[in-house]
Amino acid sequence: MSVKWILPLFSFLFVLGSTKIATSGSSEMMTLKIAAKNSFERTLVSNTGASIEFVKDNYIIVRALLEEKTAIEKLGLKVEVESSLSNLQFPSKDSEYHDYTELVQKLRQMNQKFPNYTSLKSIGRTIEGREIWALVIRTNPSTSVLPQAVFMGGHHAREHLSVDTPLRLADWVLESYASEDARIMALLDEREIHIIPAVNPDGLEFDISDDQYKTWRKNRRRNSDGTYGVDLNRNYSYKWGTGGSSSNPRSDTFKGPTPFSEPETQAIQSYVKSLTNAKILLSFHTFSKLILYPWGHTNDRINKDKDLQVYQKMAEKMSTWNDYRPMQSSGLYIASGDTTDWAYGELGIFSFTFELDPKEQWEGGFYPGDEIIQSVVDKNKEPFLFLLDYADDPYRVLNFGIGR
Ligand code: 0X9
Ligand code: CA
Ligand code: ZN
Repeated sequence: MSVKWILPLFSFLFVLGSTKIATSGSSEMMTLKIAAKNSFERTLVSNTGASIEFVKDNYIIVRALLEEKTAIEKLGLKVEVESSLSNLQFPSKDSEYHDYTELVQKLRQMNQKFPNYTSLKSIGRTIEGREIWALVIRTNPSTSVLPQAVFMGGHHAREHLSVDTPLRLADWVLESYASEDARIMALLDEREIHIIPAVNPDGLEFDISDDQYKTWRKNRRRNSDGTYGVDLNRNYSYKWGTGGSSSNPRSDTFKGPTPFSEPETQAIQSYVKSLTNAKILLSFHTFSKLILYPWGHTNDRINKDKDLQVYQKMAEKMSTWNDYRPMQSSGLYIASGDTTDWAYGELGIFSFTFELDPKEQWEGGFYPGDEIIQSVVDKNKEPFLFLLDYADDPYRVLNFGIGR
């Protein structure tokens, strides 16, 4: 409600500051191609604060500040400036993606269409005052405690597909339930699904403002030095600031001044902690087609052997459906303070990060176009149901000969 009048106020303030933000964002940040060949070298790069956009066998593409570029060069790695990629500009024919207003509208519609199966909750407000919404799907009318699974998206502003995917998955299970799909009915009646499609709606809106994508990543906190944004996927508390994040507020991987300094991560923290029976969590990101599991802050494997087996078995099984590559997060690069290290390390919840489609920058990178949405949703339906299924007891996967 109050968002309606808060927004005009903020957009007025933005007019004053926006020229500076826009130019500083694009002129300071550059896109680099770096000859880093393995996770050790990629970790050295991520430790400078540069954000790795995608990983190839022999090189990586990163976005970096000038001082981060200098630090990377000091490592002895070959660095090339990629001017062609820094000018990413997309036609605005992406209307199937949901902006914040459309997202709230869609969530309300679903809630109104299925009042007995859903509830819509605000779990907190962003730094600019937008509500962060959770859609709870519970078809079972009893008051019994059911196994809970949490799905979220939109930590990173430019990763719009990570918002629309959980949104469409929610819509799909509800419609399937309503059309009496026997398998979906049996599963949903024994589970509680918590879907938070947009953790960072301020960033989402900023990224699409002025009719042109801004490749924005962080939230919209005004930092102490006047720059904007904390990387929400570096702001969680578990092993916060132990590598692969930056203390430079201008950096794209700025971890924030303290763990959980941001209202968005605080909202997730208190919401997930309030769930008494959550055993599964999935955080959608883009892009690269990966299934990632802890740890992300260290190359060490998780020390509970049984847990590692659960992770590996689940990841491998899910990859048979979506064809994403399963791996430990730090194999991509070390980064501390992400959602899944926290949810597993702090709360013992089996937690995954999916890096959705596409695989490559040339296939659209963060902006694949809205024609891709349905196929990405379709290939992730089975992984979604699988996680939901095992939310009662993830260790159950060890009992069966599933896998490739
Ligand atoms: O860097 C991230 O936050 C995620 N990649 S993204 O391109 N969506 O920004 C990956 C997080 C995986 N976790 C770790 N590597 N720790
Ligand atoms: Ca739209
Ligand atoms: Zn991301």
